[in-house]
Amino acid sequence: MDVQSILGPLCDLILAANRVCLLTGAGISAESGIPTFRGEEGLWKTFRAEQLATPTAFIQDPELVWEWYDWRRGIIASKEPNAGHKVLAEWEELFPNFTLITQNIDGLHQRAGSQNVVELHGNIWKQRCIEENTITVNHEVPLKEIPPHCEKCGALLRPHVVWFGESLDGSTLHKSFKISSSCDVMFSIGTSAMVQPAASLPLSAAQAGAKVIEINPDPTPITGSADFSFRAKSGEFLPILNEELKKRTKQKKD
Ligand code: BJW
Repeated sequence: MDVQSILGPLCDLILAANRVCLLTGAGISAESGIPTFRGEEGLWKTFRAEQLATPTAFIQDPELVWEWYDWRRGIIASKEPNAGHKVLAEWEELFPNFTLITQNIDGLHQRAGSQNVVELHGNIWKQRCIEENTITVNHEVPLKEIPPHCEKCGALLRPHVVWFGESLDGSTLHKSFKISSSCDVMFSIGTSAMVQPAASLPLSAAQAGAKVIEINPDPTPITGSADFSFRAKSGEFLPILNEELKKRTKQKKD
């Protein structure tokens, strides 16, 4: 697809939308230097998901699981939001009805300035007591204690993230499907769309009649349902799209 020739009609479509919704995945943080999960450089090339990202893995070896999360917290803490995150933070102002849904647990959207982020898979800076289910925020890098324990009851703390085989928070998921299936434009950015139920959000938007725009260097299961699919890095493509959107918004006002 020739990007320049399609940019005009694409911007017209986006600016005419009443409701804009986005789903982001690990790819949006790739240009910040945070590893994705799948693909040649992905975490699952080196680590086995079932040994680290399942409830069974945690019960069997909480220390190993926490060491892995501690290592990832160290990487994330040393990185900065990239141009893609920053554009999406600006879009909260540009679009009156805008929802950013992310599968990412790294908190980089918030660090870029996004205020309303729906986190489907939790947040790596939060911990949950396995007995009381209380959630606490902890930014220590490295963690002082591995595995950490609840200050109140002494039980194990676990990362407040969603592992394979675990249900996503019901109200967060319900809200996400409601928004995606009632938006006019849905972006799918930097996700392989391999993991359910998140991967169904852009499809639910398409089924409800929204225009779906995908940004990903590789094709995904979403590509066939997308109205526009850009084989591009989000940190490169989003600033180009943003400039064109701002130019057209200004032209309309003048
Ligand atoms: C760029 C880029 C650049 C690179 N710019 N882009 C069979 C059918 C359907 C479902 C299932 C099934 N068997 C099992 C299930 C359920 C399972 C599932 O979906 N499994 C599939 C793998 C088959 N799902 C679950 O278990 C979920 N729970 C659930 O469904 O409960 C009910 C139930 C339970 C059991 C059975 C059935 C139903 C929970 C899923 C939790 C996922 N958790 C993780 C870990 C979170 C914590 C942590 O980080 O440690 O979430 S796994 C991991 O995958 C993480 C991510 O959020 C998630 C999605 O990955 P994402 O973001 O798409 O990253 P990648 O790496 O896959 O892709 C990156 C993309 O970026 C690539 O496409 C690149 O090309 C691109 N990219 N550079 C833009 N610069």
